[in-house]
Amino acid sequence: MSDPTTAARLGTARLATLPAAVGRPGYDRAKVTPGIVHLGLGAFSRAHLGVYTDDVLASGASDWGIIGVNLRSPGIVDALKPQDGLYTLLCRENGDDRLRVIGAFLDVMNAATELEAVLQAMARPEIRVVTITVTEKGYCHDPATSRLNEVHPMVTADLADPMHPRSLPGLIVEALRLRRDAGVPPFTVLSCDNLPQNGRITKAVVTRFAQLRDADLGRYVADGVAFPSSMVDRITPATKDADRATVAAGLGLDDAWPVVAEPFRQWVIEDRFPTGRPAWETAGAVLTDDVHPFETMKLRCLNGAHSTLAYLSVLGGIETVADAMADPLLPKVIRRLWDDDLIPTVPPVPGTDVAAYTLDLAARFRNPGIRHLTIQISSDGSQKLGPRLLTPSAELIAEGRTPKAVPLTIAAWMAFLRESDGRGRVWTVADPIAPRLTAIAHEYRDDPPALSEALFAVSEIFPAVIAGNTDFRKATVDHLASLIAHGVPATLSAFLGR
Ligand code: CS2
Repeated sequence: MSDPTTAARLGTARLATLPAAVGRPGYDRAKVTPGIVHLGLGAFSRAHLGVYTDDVLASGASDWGIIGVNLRSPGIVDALKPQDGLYTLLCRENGDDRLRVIGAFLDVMNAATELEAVLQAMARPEIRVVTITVTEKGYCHDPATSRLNEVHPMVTADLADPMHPRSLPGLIVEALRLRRDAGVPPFTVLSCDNLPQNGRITKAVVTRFAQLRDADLGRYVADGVAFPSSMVDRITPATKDADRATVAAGLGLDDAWPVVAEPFRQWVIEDRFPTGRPAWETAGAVLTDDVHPFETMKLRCLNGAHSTLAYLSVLGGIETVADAMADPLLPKVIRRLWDDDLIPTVPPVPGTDVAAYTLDLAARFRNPGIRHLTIQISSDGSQKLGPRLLTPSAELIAEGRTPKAVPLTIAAWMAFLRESDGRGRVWTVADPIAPRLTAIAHEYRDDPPALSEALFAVSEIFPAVIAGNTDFRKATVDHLASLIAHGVPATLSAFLGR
């Protein structure tokens, strides 16, 4: 086993030294030119977009390399730059580890420190697609309305100084302006984040930002830029040092920031790319004219179950999703969630049996090779609860039905905001509005009715149809009181016993 602290570093010159079992770019990277700028270099895009695109490049389409841009933290750029953009995908299932070095990212940049170079790259005519994974909060939208949050501090700062943008909408608009002024056709903007109708939300925030800059630019974006939607799926836990050690041992080389993922991957893309796109379908992506049923199924069934497991697990001291699936009660709770509250709200999905899809999800969640931390999934609840669980609940309520399991998740999230269980377990809430939410939770920590009332009043999260529904509120406050007084197992037993 090689020692990760002394081994040589992964890089172009060392590709030839990789052990035979390690996958590697099946093409000459020196001959590949960039066609995509990708914004947001987190693990997910490198385990998903990077892999699909690597497959396309291997099939001979050499004009679709990716320039990767991180918007804020420099760490990932610092890690990948000395590796010539190369990194390893560690694909894990039941002790079966497969390693593959991905070559699709030709260069990596940090927008905070190299803004001019990033804008120039985005303005290059050969860049025809800009892809995005910046997580829900990166869009600077109001989750309840899906519109640009015009008082978001980064938005107001970018409107005051639009040629030096820091926000996602500000950056895209400035790049589009540079292209317009140079007579270069606009790129297509492809969101790959877990937002419902992510293309529409992206179009709304980018167009509104452009309008606020100037009316002509607003019209140019509204009329001339395509924003297809896409549904993305691959479970990708944050990389841990143990994963780096596994990769170093397998490669005989150090990789500062490999990515870990499950074998499963899915990408359903709305096929609207006026200036061309990679043939991602050759890598298994589904190109369609309607992503909506797929994304509804995925956001609700996968992500909604994830959030439910996450809040109940953090409260109950369960560290990973796989451990949660080994609990005697939690899998039964998410089965109820799927059957009672979520599957009935999913429209027919072409070629897919939604009930069978949830059985497959349960198997994916059980994958013991994937240590997906429940605290990681607990982040940004203010952004995630709406699309995953509150919108389907609102749809059930509109049909005269009462959601059964979602109030339990909401109660768990409310108890989670207290940042301790009062019995010695503590954790930290990560959320763009954490200070506001945790202040409420600390003020009313031992008063479930007051706590839930104050949180239901946060209108960016709770639509009126939920906040004003007596049954939903009562169920939530009952579960919250039980979680606080009796803990998770007793509350779940009571819930399942009903
Ligand atoms: C998770 C997602 O962290 C979370 O909120 O639910 O990252 C999930 O793992 C992916 O969407 C799977 O495709």
